[in-house]
Amino acid sequence: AMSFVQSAPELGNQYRDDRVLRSYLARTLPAALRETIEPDLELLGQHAADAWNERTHRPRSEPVFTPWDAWGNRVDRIALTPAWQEGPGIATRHGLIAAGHDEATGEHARVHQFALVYLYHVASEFYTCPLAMTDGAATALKASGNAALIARAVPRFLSRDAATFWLSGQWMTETAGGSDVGRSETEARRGADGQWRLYGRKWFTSAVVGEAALTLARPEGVGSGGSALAMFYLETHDAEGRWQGVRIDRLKDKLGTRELPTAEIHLDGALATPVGELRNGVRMIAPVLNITRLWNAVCSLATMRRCLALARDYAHRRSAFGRTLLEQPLHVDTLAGMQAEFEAAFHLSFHVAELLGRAQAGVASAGERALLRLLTPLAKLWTGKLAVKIASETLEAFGGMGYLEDTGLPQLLRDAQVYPIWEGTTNVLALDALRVLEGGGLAPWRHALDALLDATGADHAAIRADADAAEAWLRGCADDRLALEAGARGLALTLTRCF
Ligand code: MFK
Ligand code: FAD
Repeated sequence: AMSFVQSAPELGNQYRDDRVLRSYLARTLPAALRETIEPDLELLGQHAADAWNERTHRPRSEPVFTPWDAWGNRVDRIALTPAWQEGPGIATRHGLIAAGHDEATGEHARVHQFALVYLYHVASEFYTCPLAMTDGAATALKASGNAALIARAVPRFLSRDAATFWLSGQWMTETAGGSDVGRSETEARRGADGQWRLYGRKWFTSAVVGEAALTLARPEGVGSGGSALAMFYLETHDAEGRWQGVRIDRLKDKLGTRELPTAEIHLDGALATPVGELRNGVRMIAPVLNITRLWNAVCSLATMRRCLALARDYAHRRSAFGRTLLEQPLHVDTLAGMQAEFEAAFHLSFHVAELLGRAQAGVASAGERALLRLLTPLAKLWTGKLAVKIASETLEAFGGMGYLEDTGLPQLLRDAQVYPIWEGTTNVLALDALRVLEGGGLAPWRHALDALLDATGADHAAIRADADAAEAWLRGCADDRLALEAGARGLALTLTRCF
């Protein structure tokens, strides 16, 4: 007799099935805009389902780095996975970067864009990582006011045609410092020809396959520290398509995000252009950080949503003790708790997208701009941690099957572990939030929180009491640097939870 065989989880169209996204967009976007973008959302929702359902039928592939060809020529080629080869086509067809800068949709541009990002992310195999950096580079170049570089690069970054589309990297991390970027050692030297060339080693470069990069380097002889760094724009290949001044040492052997080729590289005379003044590079590259941090938050949401969709589907299929898991009150309570945390994180992150859209369109108040600055690191640090927690709980919701590689489930957890690490660790972002609060950023937060609580009609005494306590703690520690820093993570989590 045949023994029992459990059926595997399946995914439907990830736009159509997503009550949270659909009801949010219905409330937030004008009806005409929503109707215009809906076919695109449907397509990406179907792509998400197809990519997942297909992946169990084909072996996983990873990028392959070939430093030398057979004849001994240095080639530094990286062969990409099929999903990455489709990346430029999908990203340009759906305008994954262009949508965020679309003046026609004005203040709604970022909500539109991040709905696309949210649907595409998991199927993209982290092709969204270089997309995020490219979006950041376009934003930072626009902010720099460098007309020549804006004219040259921004149309390519925002292209809706794969033939003209360029990716940009964000090459910051060095061996001496990833959080402490001010310790960067890469040197910029100006030759007799007036051209700047970069010399140094970049330790984590995820978009090494991009056509361009924004990077930091220390102009020769200027001294140490972050403010002495300058921001440079460079193109990775010369007019003949050869690498220019960039050598790939190897690809990182990573816990997750294995389809994403993250390289160690040496810069050996790479031609580069200063984007603005020859100092304050950290300040100049900050727009990249803030954009990629929001991408990170939305991609964390995408992982959570994928986990919940799978766990929920499986709960219909799997029975234990005479009932399906969906009929087991404790299992349902566990899933409901995860769903509630996901929904709160969803609304926080998409609120940041709304604020960014309003700021970019020039319609945000000063209070909204200040709130955007504070909520960006808070949304990133909160969602990064939550994605790991929800991915871990999801594996458990599959029991032993959640631990098996060929279900595709363990990869969700391994991939999620990157969210809290890159783009500023939890503690670095908590300190970033503290920097904003010390600069007077608490008042806009409190104002927005009170407005939100007032609007619901209930008194929310417990939340207001927590917010009061956080404010009092911040005032009480004002002169105690050690206590402020030691408490920064707790403060950041409290502020996010209240919101
Ligand atoms: C699929 C998911 C999508 C996401 C993909 C992401 C791919 C991930 C690839 C990466 O990980 S790229 C590398 C990311 N690296 C980081 O995130 C660095 C983390 N470290 C920090 O953020 C530190 O706080 C920082 C490097 C900024 C500290 O450097 P410094 O040299 O000590 O700078 P300082 O003095 O704190 O700040 C310098 C200036 O920048 C100040 O302005 P002023 O010069 O006017 O005083 C700061 O206010 C300003 N600043 C710093 N962070 C800012 C900012 N301004 C606006 N927004 C910020 N976030
Ligand atoms: P460290 O700074 O050494 O951190 C170690 C610990 O110290 C952390 O817990 C941190 O929170 C803590 N810490 C540090 N400073 C403080 C402080 N002041 N107070 C309290 N705690 C502190 N970088 C790029 O530039 N471009 C890329 O494309 C890129 N891609 C990446 C891809 C992957 C898969 C990964 C894993 C990383 C990538 N990075 C990239 C690098 C990434 O941004 C850094 O690893 C990250 O910012 C942390 O820096 P670090 O590794 O130097 O850690």
